Amino acid sequence: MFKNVLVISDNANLCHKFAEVISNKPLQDFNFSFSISPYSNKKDFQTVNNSEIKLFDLKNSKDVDHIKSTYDLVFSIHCKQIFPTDLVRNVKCINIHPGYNPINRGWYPQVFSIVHGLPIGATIHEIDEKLDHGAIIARKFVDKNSYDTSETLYNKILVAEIELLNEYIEAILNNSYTTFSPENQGNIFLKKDFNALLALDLQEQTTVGDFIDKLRALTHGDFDNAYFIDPDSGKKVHVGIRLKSEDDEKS
Ligand code: 0FX
Repeated sequence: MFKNVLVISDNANLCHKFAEVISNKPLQDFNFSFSISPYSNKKDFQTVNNSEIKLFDLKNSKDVDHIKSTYDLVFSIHCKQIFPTDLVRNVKCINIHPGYNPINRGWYPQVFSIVHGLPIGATIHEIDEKLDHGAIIARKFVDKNSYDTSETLYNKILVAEIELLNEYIEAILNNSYTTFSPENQGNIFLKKDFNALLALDLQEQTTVGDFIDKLRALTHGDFDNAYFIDPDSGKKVHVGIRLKSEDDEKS
C-alpha cells in the first residue's frame, strides 16, 4: 500500500475530476498532494482538493530528488513534462493517457485516430523510460463515428479516463493491481506531427472523405488549427468544419 501520493497535472479540468474521484472514496489513509509543471498556472488549479498547489519542474534535479524522498506514488494527470528516468526508476509513477496504448501513443491521440482511421480510447499505465509505453493497468476503447471532431472525440476520451480512474484508483493506491505488457510498439505521434497537419495545400488532390477527416481532426473548440495561405494577401486563413448527423437533429 502506498501512503504519500503526488498528483502532477497540466490539465485543470481533468485534475479537478481526479480530485472528485478521490473525494468520493474512503481514502483517508492516503496523503494526496497536488502539483503542476512549469507549463501551467497555479491559479487554474486553486480549487483542486482545497489544498496548496505545488510546482515541480521535472527538468530540475532538486525537484526530482525532493519528489523521490517525499512520495511513494506519483500520478501524471496529463503532465506535459516527460518523467525523467531517475524518477520512474525510483518511485512508482502512473500515467493516465488520453489514448488506447499502444495504438495511440503520444500527443493529441484523437487527432491521429481520425486522420489515420485508428481505434481510440484511454489507458492507465505504469510509466517507464519510453513515452506512453509502460505496463498497462487498464484501458478501454471509446466509440468513434464519422461525424466526430477532435473535440467531441476528446470529450468521450476524458469520460473514459475518469471511468478507468474510478474503477482502478483503489487497487492502484493499495498496490493490488495487475499489469500486462503492450502487445507491440504501436504508433507514436508527436507535437511536430500535429503541427505538420495544420497547413492546407490549396493545390493538393485528395478525396472528399480524406479532406473531411483532416478538417474534423483539426476542429477543436476555438483552436485555430488548420489554415491555408490566402493567395492575394499572403495571410493565414483558418479553417474548421461543422458536422451534424441526423441523430444530432433528433436529440
Ligand atoms: O492535456 P491534454 O489533453 O493532453 C496532451 C497530450 O495529448 C497527451 O498525450 C499528454 N499525455 C498530455 C500531457 O498532453 O492536452 P491539451 O489540454 O493541451 O489539449 C487538449 C486537446 O485540445 C488536444 O487533444 C487537441 C486540442 N488542441 C489543443 C491545442 C493546444 C488543439 O486542437 N489545438 C491546440 O493548439
